[in-house]
Amino acid sequence: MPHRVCKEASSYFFSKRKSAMQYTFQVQGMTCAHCERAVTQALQQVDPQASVQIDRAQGKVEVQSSAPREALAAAISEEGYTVVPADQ
Ligand SMILES: [Cu+2]
Repeated sequence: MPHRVCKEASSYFFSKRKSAMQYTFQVQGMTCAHCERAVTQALQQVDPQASVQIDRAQGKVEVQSSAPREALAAAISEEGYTVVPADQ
């Protein structure tokens, strides 16, 4: 058990410069290019190295980041957009 905790802690520590995760968010309220920019900037404030791809027509935001999913989702909703809970 302690070993498991150790491993998780160190992989999180190294994730800053190593393995980014791929997340998909379903976001409501993005209506123009300004919205895309606002969402992108909000995400990059959480993780400056995040790569963000937005499909506005589908309300789909794809993020590659080493930050936790909840932190990224919180940044989007703090920006005033609704993150639809999805099981992706
Ligand atoms: Cu807009």
